[in-house]
Formats: sequence, C-alpha cells, structure tokens
Amino acid sequence: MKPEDLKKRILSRQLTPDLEGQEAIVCGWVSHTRDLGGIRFIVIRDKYGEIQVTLPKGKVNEELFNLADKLGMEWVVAVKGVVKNEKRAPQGAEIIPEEIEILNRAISQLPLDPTGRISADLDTRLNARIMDLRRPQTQAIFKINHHLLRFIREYLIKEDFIEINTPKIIATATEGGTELFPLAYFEKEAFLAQSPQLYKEQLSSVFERVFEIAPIWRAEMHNTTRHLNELIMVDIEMAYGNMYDVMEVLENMIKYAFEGTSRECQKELKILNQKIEVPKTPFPRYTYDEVLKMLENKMEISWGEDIGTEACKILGELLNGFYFIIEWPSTSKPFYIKIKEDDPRVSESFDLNFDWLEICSGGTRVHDKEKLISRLSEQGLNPSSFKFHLQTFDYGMPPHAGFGLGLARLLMIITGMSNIRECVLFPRDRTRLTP
Ligand code: AMO
Repeated sequence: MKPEDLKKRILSRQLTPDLEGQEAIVCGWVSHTRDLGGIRFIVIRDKYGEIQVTLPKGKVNEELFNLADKLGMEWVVAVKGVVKNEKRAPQGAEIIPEEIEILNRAISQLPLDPTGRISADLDTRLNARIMDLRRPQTQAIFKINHHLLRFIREYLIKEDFIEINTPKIIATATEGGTELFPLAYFEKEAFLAQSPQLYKEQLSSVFERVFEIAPIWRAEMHNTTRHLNELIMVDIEMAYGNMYDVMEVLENMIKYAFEGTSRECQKELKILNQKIEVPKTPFPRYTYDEVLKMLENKMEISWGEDIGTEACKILGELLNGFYFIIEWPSTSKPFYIKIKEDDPRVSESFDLNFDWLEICSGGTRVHDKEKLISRLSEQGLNPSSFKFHLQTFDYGMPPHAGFGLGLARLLMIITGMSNIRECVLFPRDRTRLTP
C-alpha cells in the first residue's frame, strides 16, 4: 500500500453494510486473531471500535491466510479488501482482505491485557498508561472528559465569558504558602501557579467575565484518592456580581455540561456502567452553621474549624448529590474572600460538594484596596509581596466574584470512579512523577 492509501482509510464506525462489495482500507491495532481451521479472523481496533477481517481458506491468497496466524496483539496493520455484509461482525460488515501491511510490531510480553478482560491493579496500569488507555474502559473515561470540557466551555462562552491564559510561573502564593512548589527562575525564586486567582481577578476589571481551564500545582502532602499534585482547574471570575451570581453560573454550567455529556456519551457511559443524572437547580444551600448543627452528636467540630474528610463522609450520608455550604468562617478562607458586612465572623464564600466530595469553592472578592491590605496582614501575609496585584486596585476595580472547580473530581462523579488517578491521563501524586 502506498502512504496516500492510508489517508483513504475508513474508520470502524464507517464500515457498514451499505458498503457491500466496495473496496475499503482500514487501519488499527490487532486485538486478537482466531483460527477456525477453514476460516481465520483478525480483529483490529481503531479509536471507535472493532473491525473484523475474515480470511476464508481458498478464497484469500495463501500467503495472507498464513499471515493471520503470525500477527501479534497490538501490532499495527493496514488492510485493503472488499466489504461484505455479515450480521455477526461488529457494525454488521466485515472485510475480506486482498492486502495486509504490517505498519509496526509490538513486543509479545505486553505489560497489560489491552482488551481489559484480564484485570490489573491501578499501579501496574498507571506504569503502562498508554497500554492502559487502549482498554475500552479507560478510553471511555477520557472521551467523557473531552465532552465534559467541551460543554463546560460551550456554556461559559454562551454566557459571555472570555477564555484567558494566565502565567503558570508566579512570584507569590495565593492559596497558602505551604502548598507551593518552588522553582529556580534564573536569579530569582519563583513558584508553580497554585491558582490563577490574582490574574483572573485583575482581568475581570478588563473583560468583566473571564474563564480559564488550565493546570495548577499543589504541593499537597496528602496521598489520598481525591488529591493530586497537578490538576486541571476550571476557574471563572465575573465583575459586578457576588457569590450568589457565581453559584448560579456554576449550577447551570454543571447542569448544561451533564446534559450534553449524557447526550454525547451514551456508548462510553454504558461501557462504564454509569448513567448521568442531570441535577435539578438550584442546588440546596446550607450555611456552615447549619452543617455544624447537622453534625452535632456525630462529630465534634469547634466553630471556625474546617469540615474535614471524616466530617464530609458523615455529611455525605445525610446529604446526597450536589449541595452548597455557604458562609464559611472568615478565618478559614483566603485573604481575597469578602467578609460579610452584617456578620464579620463569616465570609461571602461557598464550597460545592457532591455527596462527601468537595468539587469547587468560590466567593465574593474584596474589591476595596485598603480592605484587601488589611485582610493580607490579618492572614500573616506581607502586602508588599502583592504590590503588582494591589496596584491594579488603584485603576478602578469593580465588585467581582468567582470560583475554582477541580475538573478531575467532577469527572470522578460522572464516571463513578473512586480514585482521582483514574480521571487524569498521567497523574502526579506524592510518589508518582512518571510516566
Ligand atoms: P480551592 O483551593 O478550594 O480554591 O480549590 C478549588 C477546587 O479545586 C479542587 N482541588 C483539588 N483537587 C484535587 N487535588 C488537589 N490537591 C486539589 N486542590 C484543590 C477541589 C477544590 O474545591 N482560588 C480558589 C477558587 C476561587 O475562589 O476562585 C481555589 O483555588 O475540587
């Protein structure tokens, strides 16, 4: 076959009975071969599914017939042949080959079974992630991720948000100094961005509504099933709005993305044995104080403390699906979160949980420069380290609000995965830096 022939290939989903009698070229990875004596099958796989190549003895030339027996799993082949209707074949059609070209071979001792029939533990799978991704189940997760992202983006653009890209090498912390990864930046000290927080706030004073979908890094010591050290965050910021306005954007964005993903990903959801339940809006809202009351007699939490994993697990038994926890103690939220004017103990902030898992957090921001300086000092931060950020508050900073959502955690919910590592192509955790 000539290189141009490969460009004429059709995909498995295009190989349908209406092509009966026509010549077709297909390419893919050898999934398995079967020898029934007088007839041999080569099943190849492409990104959409499987293709049956059938070799009846005496009807295909002998050299081809013998080749079928020599092919190994995951070898890459191109097949030119004639389409024939066959009810038992995937999509109801098969190919009777005239030519089979081996484009590349694979080793015989593969680290995993790419059909997914023989299970392997997560560590083994992650060590051979590319092989793992050939399994239909793993592939399904990332095809769902693609559509989830697509509908999140589509919703935000529809709502007049503009997509931004902010620096990922930064000079100051925003979410607490201990979670920063330091970096040697020529003669200066720098860090990997742990959030686009300051930039998205600044840009809301220009574009009014902005969003960013990008990696962030957290030097979390926790090696849990819901923490990673590198993650994709969906961040938004909007001018002339408060926490309630962004909560509404968030609910509607999730609803829209769940509807779209459910519509587009029926095949993938079936592979994973999942069904997307499109949530009803508005999501229930409970204040931090109400949550503490719910947990009373079940767990001792002093006012002001964070609601930790154990408490969230108990909460997950009481509350199902999406729900907001609003008005967190002022001391528990970062400096950029606004304090409630009529009750300074609490802040204009929220977390969004699904069952026991925190998905997102956000709030109204401090837009007054002097108040922001006081908040920085109260939290033990040095305002002079934030000089460049603070000066943008001299140029006319509108009131604004926003949120940050951990994409992989949302994907865990949709795909029913219990470990966040399943929901990231190449996860980075406390011990894993490769592949
Ligand atoms: P926060 O630090 O709460 O807020 O992060 C927002 C959301 O990101 C996810 N997340 C994580 N997911 C996996 N592993 C981690 N190590 C991890 N850390 C955070 C969670 C969390 O709810 N700047 C603010 C947002 C804002 O106010 O706009 C922020 O970063 O789902």
